[in-house]
Amino acid sequence: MTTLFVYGTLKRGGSNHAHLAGQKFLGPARTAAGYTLISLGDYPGLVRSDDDREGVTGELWSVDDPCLAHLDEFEGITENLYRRAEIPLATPCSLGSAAPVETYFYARPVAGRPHLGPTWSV
Ligand code: PCA
Repeated sequence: MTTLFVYGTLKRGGSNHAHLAGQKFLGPARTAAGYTLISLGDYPGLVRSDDDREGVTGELWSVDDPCLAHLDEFEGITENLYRRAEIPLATPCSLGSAAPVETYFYARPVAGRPHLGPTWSV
């Protein structure tokens, strides 16, 4: 099992939420400061931002290994579109779990991409 922070089309109500079918919703969450979203058109990318003071909003999900492997493929890990890595949260998740939280960071150059701030609206 992996605790995954989703912030874009994978969120409840999002266009790709079906890829989380059968997984466990843990609750809403926000990253620590220092991260923001950019627009990639129909979907967002999470990137580091030294200017950010509020973090990115999203949801925590407990995801099993087969689903995670599927998501890695769907999110283009092998094409280096995103990379999955640990991210710190602003507030500890209410589950009392010390497990690290991972998310999909946008892995390509961000120059010229519109900045969206902390929230992708589904
Ligand atoms: N899907 C992943 C990364 C960006 C996207 O649209 C997510 O929702 O977290």
